[in-house]
Amino acid sequence: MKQFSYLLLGGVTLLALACSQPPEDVLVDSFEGMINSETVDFGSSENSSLSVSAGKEQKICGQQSLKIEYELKPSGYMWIARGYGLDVGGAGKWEVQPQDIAWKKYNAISVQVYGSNSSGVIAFDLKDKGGELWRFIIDDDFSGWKEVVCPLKEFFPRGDWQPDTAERNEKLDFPVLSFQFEPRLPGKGTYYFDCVKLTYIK
Ligand SMILES: [Ca+2]
Repeated sequence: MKQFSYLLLGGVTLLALACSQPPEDVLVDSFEGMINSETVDFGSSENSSLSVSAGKEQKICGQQSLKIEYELKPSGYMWIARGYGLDVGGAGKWEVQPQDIAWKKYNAISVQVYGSNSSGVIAFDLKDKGGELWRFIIDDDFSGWKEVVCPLKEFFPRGDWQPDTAERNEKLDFPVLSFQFEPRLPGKGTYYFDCVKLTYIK
């Protein structure tokens, strides 16, 4: 009986340990393969300009990153999106389908950003199942690669603009279907992005 108790205790301990392990990160997008207007949904207001390409010279995950070169005018805007339900159908090139991700196990999304220490900001948006856009602000206050970890609870529903069709319930509905980057500092610049991951932070 005593042996059985020890066995049971051991089993319970193992189970507790297994349950307390954080889930493995999920690599959502690493921007491999063709990078162009058929695989990235991007654009800008008329007064600004933007190009996207495969960043072979700077990368963290795989052979290349997402490189963007932009010129943003003070009243301008732009976006660079990847995922599903976008105008560009071919932008659905994630490493894993949104519906196959156990979203509720994760509490943060991380992205590798190659900063230029411009004091600018890059908006990082998630579009949820209902089409509502959620925003996190990345400060470009570093040079070179940095893993920027964005806790999901720090995303806020965008107040400046939402798609007409968005279900604006102020709830982050899973699955998230796409993400986008928006440089916000007027001027010229280059950014690289790589390794969009779902992660669990303590
Ligand atoms: Ca990559």
